[in-house]
Amino acid sequence: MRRLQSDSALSKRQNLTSDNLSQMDTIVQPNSVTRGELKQAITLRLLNDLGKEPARAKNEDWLVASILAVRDQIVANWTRSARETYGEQGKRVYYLSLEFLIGRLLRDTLHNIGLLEPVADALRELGSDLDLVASLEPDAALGNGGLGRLAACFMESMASLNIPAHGYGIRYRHGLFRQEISGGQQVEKPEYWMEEGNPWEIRRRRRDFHVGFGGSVSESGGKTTWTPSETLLAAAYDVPVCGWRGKRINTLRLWHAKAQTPFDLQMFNAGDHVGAQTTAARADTINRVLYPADSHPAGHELRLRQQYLFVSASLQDILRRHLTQFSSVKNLADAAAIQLNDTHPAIAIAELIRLLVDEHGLSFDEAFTITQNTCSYTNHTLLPEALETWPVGLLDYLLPRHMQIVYLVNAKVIADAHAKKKQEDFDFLASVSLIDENNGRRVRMGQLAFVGSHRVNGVSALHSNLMKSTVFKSLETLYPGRIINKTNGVTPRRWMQQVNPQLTKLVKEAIGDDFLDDAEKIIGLDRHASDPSFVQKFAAVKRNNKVKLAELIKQRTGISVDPHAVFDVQIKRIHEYKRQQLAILETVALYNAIKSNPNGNWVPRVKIFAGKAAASYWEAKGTIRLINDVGAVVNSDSAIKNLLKVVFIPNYNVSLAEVIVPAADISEQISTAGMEASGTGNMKLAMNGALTVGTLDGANIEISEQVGLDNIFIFGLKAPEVAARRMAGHQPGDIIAKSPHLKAALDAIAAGLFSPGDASRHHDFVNRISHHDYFMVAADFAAYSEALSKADALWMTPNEWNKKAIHNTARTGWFTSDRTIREYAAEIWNVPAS
Ligand code: 26Q
Repeated sequence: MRRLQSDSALSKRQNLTSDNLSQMDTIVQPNSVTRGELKQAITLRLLNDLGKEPARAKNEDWLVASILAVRDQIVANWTRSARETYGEQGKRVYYLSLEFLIGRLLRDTLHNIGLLEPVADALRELGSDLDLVASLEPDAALGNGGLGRLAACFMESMASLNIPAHGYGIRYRHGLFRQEISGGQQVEKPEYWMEEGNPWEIRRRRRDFHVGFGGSVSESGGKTTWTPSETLLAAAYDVPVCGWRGKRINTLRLWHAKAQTPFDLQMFNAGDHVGAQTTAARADTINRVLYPADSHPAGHELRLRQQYLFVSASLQDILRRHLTQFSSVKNLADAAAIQLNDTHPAIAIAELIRLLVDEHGLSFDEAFTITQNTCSYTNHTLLPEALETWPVGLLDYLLPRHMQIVYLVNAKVIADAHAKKKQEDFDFLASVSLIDENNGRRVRMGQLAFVGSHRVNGVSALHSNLMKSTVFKSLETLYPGRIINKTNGVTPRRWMQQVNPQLTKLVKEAIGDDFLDDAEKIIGLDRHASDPSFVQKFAAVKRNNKVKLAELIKQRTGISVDPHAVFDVQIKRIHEYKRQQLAILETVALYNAIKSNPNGNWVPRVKIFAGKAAASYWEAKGTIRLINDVGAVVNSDSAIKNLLKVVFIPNYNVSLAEVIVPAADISEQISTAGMEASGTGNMKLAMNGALTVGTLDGANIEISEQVGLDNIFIFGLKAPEVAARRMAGHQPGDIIAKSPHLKAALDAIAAGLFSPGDASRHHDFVNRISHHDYFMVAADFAAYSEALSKADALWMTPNEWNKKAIHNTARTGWFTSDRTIREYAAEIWNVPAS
């Protein structure tokens, strides 16, 4: 055993019996560890694992040694969390997700177990520096955006609420690509986050499972047998997820695909040195990369192989664990709740039925009922192009048994539909069918997840309602009440306490520290919004955060920005529906306006953009280039006297968000109404005192309800108006003709003002908005400009601005993911949460 805990802590631990397990909370709190012990622990790891003496250690070495030492501190609690669940026979939650955008873990873990200061002190005394060391940790970018980050926040909240939960995903070698900007354009570079290994993970050798692909299915004596043509191994790697105050430590189990035999010796001996490794190389493609599209699902076989490998291994692991505690799989739904994060793991419905029928001898009907009672599904998008479907032919070839099961499930759905409708209604039948017959026969994964689940949820009130009235309208008729809403949340530990330590300290001074354990208590801050001395301190914190962001901007882009200006930020994936185009058009209009009256009473503004575009999404990449082109002209135009700056910060990721979020004055949440399922950046920014300029879309609606319409700038078409306008045939030309500022902005871009020598560069952009304008940019332009003008006017009275900012911080406690998870626990999983 490693000498990483104090001797007294160790001996206390060894004396434990099952009777006093409940007292362990107080006994093994890692924060009882002293600075001296931590120093010793870190140095030991440095010596033993890295072979380095402190005097020779580089910051990278201190990082690994610190992570290993911290991991050692939590291992006892980690295994205890698992053991207690076994003992209590508690129900477990399984969160299946192809993405976990966890970011850096060192600071997060230290914060949650109360060791931030002791480790900082220990490292300082060892001649190192925690801030520096922590900043070297690579971002685990195992996700594209909102959906992946939500999974990470949920994992943290489940641990904080003492819910026994396991996350299951893939151990991608390359996370989301690194974005570089070259000549104003996005260039994708591979992300090597695991190049030096991942000190957080623990390889679990006894948790490997076989996963088959292809082959054929045979029937004999009423038993169905699938004989795959290829079998891979899924190897388990565990990462700890620490709850707040180290209450509970859950596991994120990431699968790594391997060949059964890494090397074909016979082939090698026969002289085929390359061929000898092809099976291993083929297996390894599954681990290689996270699919970087968040809205245009790539229908690649590799993606399906990724989905199935992780789903099958996870379900086998779940059943294995179940059978170590219970004698039968029949009570699975009493002991396990499986949450499907979007349709990406939807094949789990067919796989669980397969395992229960083929491996555990249940009837199809029994298996279906158990599956439905165990599984639930979260939908994250209504965009038609993002709804996942797989060609029947591909599924039949790669997973022939699952295709059979999909047909069996479909027969049930069609029978239910017949029973529901007195008369034949072919349109209704076609709309509930798991098979889309119109596009070359494809399996609809959303419908599969829906019918195989007892609950289906959307992620904001509007989104859940739209699910009922659009994509899942027929299924809602057939299975009424199954769709419910669970508005998203974010963990305040990371997105407020850690990213904004000064604000956290200030809030503590004002209202005590109850809000650290119950985020909604931050409402107590509301009454300080009119206290001039508090307002001043609040403003000073924001200013400091802006100074830090300004330094980062200077360092990464070379652009100088003034922290006194309004920091107006739009940070998120680049997508037409999120309407970065609207923001940049308004910026061009503002530039024109300032230029024509440079001595006007302007509010200095810094437009800050960050985000990645899917590699093949040309329109989104065009927007990035336009933003950079506009920036190049605006930022070097002395005639506008620094009244406007346009900054695109490259390589948006969790760590960058952690610097931008606490420094924002304005949060741009300007999606076309009805298109953003929820948004979660909107919550993070509001919590940190940014004022939202937003449409009535996704969770913006709930934010406006919480903070009050006086404390948010809502503008633009509402979802039903967008739908009506599209139906009626939206004519952007008419609007542009009547809007001189919009027209001038479009004309300037079309004339090549921002792309000198290459006037046609942004013609497609201008044409899309001028002629088709699916995303209603022209339609919302005037309202958006007006909303920003109102924000400018408010900025002129700083006290009023800060008062509203404080109301935002005080009134957004509801968006803690603890609240969201409590709702899932009560209404979907039926598990207790503390
Ligand atoms: C699917 C198939 C093949 C390849 C890629 C994909 C894929 C990958 C990622 C499809 C979608 C995604 C990610 C979607 C996503 O992030 N959605 C966001 O989820 C957030 C959390 O609920 C919401 O707040 C956002 O509104 C929603 O856009």
